[in-house]
Amino acid sequence: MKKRDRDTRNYTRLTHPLVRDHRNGPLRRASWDEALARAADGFRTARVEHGPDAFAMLSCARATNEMNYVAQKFTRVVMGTNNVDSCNRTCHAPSVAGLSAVFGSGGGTSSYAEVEHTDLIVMWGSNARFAHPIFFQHVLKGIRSGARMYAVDPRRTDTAQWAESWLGPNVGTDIPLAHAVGREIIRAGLHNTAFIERATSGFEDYRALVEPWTLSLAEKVTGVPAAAIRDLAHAYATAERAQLCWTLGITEHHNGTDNVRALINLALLTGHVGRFGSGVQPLRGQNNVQGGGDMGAIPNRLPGFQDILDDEHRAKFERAWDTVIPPRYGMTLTDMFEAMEHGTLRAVYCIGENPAQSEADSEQAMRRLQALDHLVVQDIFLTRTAEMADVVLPATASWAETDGTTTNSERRVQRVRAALAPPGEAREDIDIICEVAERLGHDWKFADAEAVWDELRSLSPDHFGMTYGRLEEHQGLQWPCPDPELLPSSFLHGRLWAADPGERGRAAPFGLVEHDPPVDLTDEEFPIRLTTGRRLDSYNTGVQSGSFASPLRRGEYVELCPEDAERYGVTVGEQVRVASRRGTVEAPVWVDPGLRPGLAFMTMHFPDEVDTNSLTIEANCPIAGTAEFKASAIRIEKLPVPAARSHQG
Ligand SMILES: Nc1nc2c(c(=O)[nH]1)N[C@H]1C(S)=C(S)[C@@H](COP(=O)(O)OP(=O)(O)OC[C@H]3O[C@@H](n4cnc5c(=O)[nH]c(N)nc54)[C@H](O)[C@@H]3O)O[C@H]1N2
Ligand SMILES: Nc1nc2c(c(=O)[nH]1)N[C@H]1C(S)=C(S)[C@@H](COP(=O)(O)OP(=O)(O)OC[C@H]3O[C@@H](n4cnc5c(=O)[nH]c(N)nc54)[C@H](O)[C@@H]3O)O[C@H]1N2
Ligand SMILES: [Mo]
Repeated sequence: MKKRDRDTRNYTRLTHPLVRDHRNGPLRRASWDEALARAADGFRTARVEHGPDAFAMLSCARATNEMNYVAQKFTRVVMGTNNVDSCNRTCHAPSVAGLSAVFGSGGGTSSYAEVEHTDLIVMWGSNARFAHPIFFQHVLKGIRSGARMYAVDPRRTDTAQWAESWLGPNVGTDIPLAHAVGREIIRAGLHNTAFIERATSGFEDYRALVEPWTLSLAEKVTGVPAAAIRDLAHAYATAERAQLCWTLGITEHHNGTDNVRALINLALLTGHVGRFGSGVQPLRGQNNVQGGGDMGAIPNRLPGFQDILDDEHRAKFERAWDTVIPPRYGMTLTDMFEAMEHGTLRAVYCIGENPAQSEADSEQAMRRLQALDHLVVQDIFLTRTAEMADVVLPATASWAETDGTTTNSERRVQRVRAALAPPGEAREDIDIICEVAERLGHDWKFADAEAVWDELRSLSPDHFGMTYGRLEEHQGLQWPCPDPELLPSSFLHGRLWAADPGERGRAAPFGLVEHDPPVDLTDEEFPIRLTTGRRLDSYNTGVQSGSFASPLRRGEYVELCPEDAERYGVTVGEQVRVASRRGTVEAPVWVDPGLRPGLAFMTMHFPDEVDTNSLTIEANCPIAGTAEFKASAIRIEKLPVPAARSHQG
């Protein structure tokens, strides 16, 4: 493993542009004019010499809808490619793919308020107490009003501690678990035959698929006691209303989309979707990762989730933008990193993402970024990715310094407003993109964020009814909101319950998905299953939360259960070596009784000290492109001289 050149870093805001004179030279301060010209020149060269698809955009899931709209427009109109994506790929792309395949739309189906008015909440592979604390407040209100909660997570998390029942499956065994729940519901005659017949397709094939998954076989494969699986099946099927919520424990697997389909099957089986209080809900990761996708900052959809392969949709945008849109899907984030490896991707415009530290197998990711001809990073901090860039453009933060809108997991579009002046010479993301576009021959004049929003509204029927005025008046509105007079419904797919088959539309298909264990196998050499995730006190790659001065900061640990700590002869705070088939890190030990023998946990929050992603495997879901961050095989090695750390606790 390459040792980092410093132990930790103190992130301070970027206040002026930086450029590099030689590929391996240092970054130096530059004027905006020089930096913008350099940024544009590199993109032009890539396009002229290697064609439009030699360019890719990473768009920021923290920034506004308006910024994401302009970023994808830049990609499609100025650069002539659909290569635009974001960190949606590393988290909920399987949710979007799974939901779209079943319901034709990738959004979660319910509203936050509905968990307060439901009878059963299943948190599946989600540690919402830590990762979605605001949503979790609604969950707690639901529990206080009598809702029962079940948690399904290999770790007994803080979320699980609020649950009536905790099911702890082995990592990567959610399909057998879900299939056993489905089989038990059918066996007990608790499935909703009327709903299945009216609104779904493929039930008989599903019944045959789950038939082998008896409670006892599922217990053997998942490690969850048969009685607990049976209990979940009966509770879910007999609840009047039920919310099935999931997050990365389901999606960050090499078969993430299949996992999502296995859960949606349960909602189809019981009719727990398309009604108030009943739904399927992926809790999205970033404040605006839902909106980024809705705005078309994904390689397969135009703004308003309109398919690029649809000739009519394309023609509408081509007319509005006076351009030609390639009639094919662009590269996902995953494809982009492969294309870097093959040298077909040459120039990247990275806005508010830190892939050098967030991609699986980070040593490989950094090597690939390093090999680009031209990397432009637009961020609010000098990230590890920015340190590798040819041009660094300082932006304003999306919240507190920028006007616009964002969209949360319940599809609610809300206004954000600039309350603070940006530091130094930092400029708004949209202005910077427009300046680069201008240097490439496209003169877009947006008077303000509202002008961008109104352009989007004119092209996206789902957003047409949401003017800034109405968003203000109603404190946010949920899409779809096509009518400027009517208020939108709080949940999706009510049509599935329509009496008239014509109104019901296409039937929702059961997903015929099979169990497929994690790619990185545990064996004698790497006997421990490592799963990675989050803690309440930190945020993602730590750029926005990892400052040394922050009182939030706790540092990284490798967390083991008490039995394993004893087996390896290690104690809390002791520095150990953690090795996978890809890399090695050193980290202090933490002991968590919520873990079980053979299972370890680390976060992604402190990559400058402990680069967890040098351990993870780049095994991707073939449908969604999401990597299996949740399942690596590791071993723990005791170090000769244990060194205590100064900031434990
Ligand atoms: N405090 C804080 N909040 C955040 C973030 C943050 O960094 N810090 N990041 C945001 C982002 S980008 C996202 S995407 C969300 C993520 O939110 P979550 O998905 O809730 O967070 P994670 O901790 O990554 O993973 C959730 C759980 O999956 C479990 N898990 C692992 N493997 C499996 C498995 O095979 N099956 C099942 N059933 N469960 C499994 C883990 O034990 C973990 O408790 O959080 C968002 N909110
Ligand atoms: N091991 C492991 N790795 C993981 C995961 C895991 O569970 N385990 N989870 C994955 C997931 S779900 C995600 S979402 C990714 C996250 O991966 P990234 O998105 O790459 O990581 P962040 O740390 O969230 O980086 C966000 C960047 O946006 C910048 N930023 C914030 N606001 C603005 C703004 O308004 N404008 C601009 N221009 N920049 C801004 C911040 O300064 C920061 O550099 O990590 C993935 N990696
Ligand atoms: Mo995420």
